[in-house]
Amino acid sequence: MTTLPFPRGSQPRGSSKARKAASPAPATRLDWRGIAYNALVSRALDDVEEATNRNKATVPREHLVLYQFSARGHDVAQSILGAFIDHPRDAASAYYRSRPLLLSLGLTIEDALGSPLGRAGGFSDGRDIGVVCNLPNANGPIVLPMSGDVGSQYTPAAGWAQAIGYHANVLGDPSWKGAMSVVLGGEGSVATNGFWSALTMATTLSLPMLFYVEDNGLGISVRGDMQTPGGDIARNLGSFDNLFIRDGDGTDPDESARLVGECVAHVRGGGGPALVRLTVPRLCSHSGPDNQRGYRTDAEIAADAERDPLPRLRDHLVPATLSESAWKELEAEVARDVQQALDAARARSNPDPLTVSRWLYADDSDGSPEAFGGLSRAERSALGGSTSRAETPDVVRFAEAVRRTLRRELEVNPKLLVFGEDVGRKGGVHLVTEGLQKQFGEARVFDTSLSEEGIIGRSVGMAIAGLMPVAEIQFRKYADPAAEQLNNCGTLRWRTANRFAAPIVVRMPGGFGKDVGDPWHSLSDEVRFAHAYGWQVAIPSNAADAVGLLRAAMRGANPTIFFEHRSLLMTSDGSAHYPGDDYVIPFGKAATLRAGTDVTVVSWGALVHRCVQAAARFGDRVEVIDLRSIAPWDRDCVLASVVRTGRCVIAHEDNITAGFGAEIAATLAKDAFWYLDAPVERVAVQDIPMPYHPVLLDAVLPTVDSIAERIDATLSA
Ligand SMILES: Cc1ncc(C[n+]2csc(CCOP(=O)(O)OP(=O)(O)O)c2C)c(N)n1
Repeated sequence: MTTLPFPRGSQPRGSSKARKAASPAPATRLDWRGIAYNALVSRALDDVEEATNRNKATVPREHLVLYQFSARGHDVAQSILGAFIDHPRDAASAYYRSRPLLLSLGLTIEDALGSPLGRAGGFSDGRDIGVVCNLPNANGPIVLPMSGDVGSQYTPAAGWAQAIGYHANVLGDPSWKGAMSVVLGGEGSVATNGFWSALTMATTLSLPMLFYVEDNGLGISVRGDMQTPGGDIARNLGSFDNLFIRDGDGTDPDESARLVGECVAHVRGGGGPALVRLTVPRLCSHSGPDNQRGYRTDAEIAADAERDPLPRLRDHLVPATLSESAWKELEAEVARDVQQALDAARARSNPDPLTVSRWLYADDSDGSPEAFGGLSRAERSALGGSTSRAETPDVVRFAEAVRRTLRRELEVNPKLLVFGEDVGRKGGVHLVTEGLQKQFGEARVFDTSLSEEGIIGRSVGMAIAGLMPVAEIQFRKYADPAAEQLNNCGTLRWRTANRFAAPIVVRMPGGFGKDVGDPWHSLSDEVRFAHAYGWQVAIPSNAADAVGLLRAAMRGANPTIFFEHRSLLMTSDGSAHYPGDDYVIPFGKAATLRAGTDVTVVSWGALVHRCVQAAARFGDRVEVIDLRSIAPWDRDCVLASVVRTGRCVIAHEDNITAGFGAEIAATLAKDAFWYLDAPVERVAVQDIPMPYHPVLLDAVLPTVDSIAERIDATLSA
């Protein structure tokens, strides 16, 4: 046990401001027996899985853990960290080597064994690999749904941290006071975008967030000095403003407890974020299939083995805290508990293939338990909504309609927040959120740092904390850096088998502008989101539909992409009578804008208006359907129409190859085949990026003329 105030290598780091804010080490009276129990259980689980996997040839597939990751060497420090995560509103965001932490926060040993075996129940009902875990808990710390992508754990943790302040200070809920968000990552993860994005949010917003970096010097095989110069992220962040830093030996129980304790005291005391780096050995291969040959010498492996923290923990506790016999009893208890849990896990049934498509979307139909995250059913039903349009005289532009809808929802739902780049002070580069920050304050309508991954990851963390985040991505193309978080948000309910959900709304202007385009600001590529799992995708063509769909999204239980077409925001095309403050349109309900007898034209977004103009050239022969949302899309409406007309032209702005029109055409080819009198036609952009000059833009985009030509050709086919 060290008696130095700061053992070598663990001096406090950070700006002078951070140092001044440092709280004294807490006089922690940790439950060391509990910590030891947890670390021993984790080790025993690693033993069981590694031994089984070594016998691959003889063990049946159903007893193998295909993605096996041991926490050997990381286990003691993580168990110590777990002892500090004890506030009912704390959340941890973790990664595949975090099982010791999960166990210390309440993961049962049976689940810890059953889920890696893919058995029914547990934390994913056989859907996700066992190391990608989650832990809901109504009255205690939770573990946010983990992901397989290294670095993706960081920004949702920042969202939870921001939600802590919102619940405590804006909503006035004292139960959130003193809570913190903890994120765990290896030293490899400090090179990821997610790490830097979360660090920016935490330090600029002074969030109650603890970064826990467990540095084993290897990311699979890559050395730590490839992830950050010199291999020490704590030292490199020494000049970072507003970050309290501790750095030390994660194999020394006393030192680990003290450093983690200092950071936790700092964060809980309102000092802002902290980062602790603990060096630990990796006493195993990276994962089951990795044999370490080729990148680690025997001498290096042996040197790491010398640093095993478990014997050090034993020496630390025996006999000062536990007698020899008490330690032996503890080991026997662990062996008994693990064996019992293993028997129970193996006795679990396999997951039911008939349920595998469940939980891509919320399902309130059969009274299933509510997922952790999003507004509760009671909150959603209290907000209600009406599918009848109010007869208001005012004609509003699309941008004004969105603004009014956001304003109304900010008024009626105190859990709703609106944010994005330039959304606050300026009111958005498209001015859609103009004036909202003045009216509702900076806590509810705010600017974010320039990181789309941060905007979406933060939204996910906030939604899990029960808020309704409405994020703006400045232009569709700039959602690209957030692709990982968007994908993980969409699968979150499914992969946790409805234990968690993150309903967020992502507003996204895109498409060609009025007489202007370019490859960056004019992308639509909406099909990408229709292809993603779990998302609703709205592409309204006018202000009234925008109100109804946006409100449905903000009062709903599923994540939604809401396209705001640039060419509609301020033009008469996009304008409509304001349909009222409670108007909602259910997703997947198309609008038939024009009845016709001989051909059905299907479109969405801005091209709807060109289709209506083109259709007018053919009297009452052309029916025009505005899909309004492409996920889900109204198959019934389109099929019923095409069965009647026998012909179909689909017009869209996205590329023709694998655009959403291809999906509609395929559906018609199968389900309306016997009713078709002509080939299904598509009018779309011929796989060319949006050009800048209006002459080029006109050449690329479907026009009224080109749509009319195709209608004509289809009619005479
Ligand atoms: C975004 C992403 N890129 C690559 C991988 C593959 N991969 C899995 S673990 C890993 C190394 C991570 O190392 P580190 O963060 O230090 O954690 P450790 O395994 O050492 O605990 C890599 C490259 C991944 N899962 N996600």
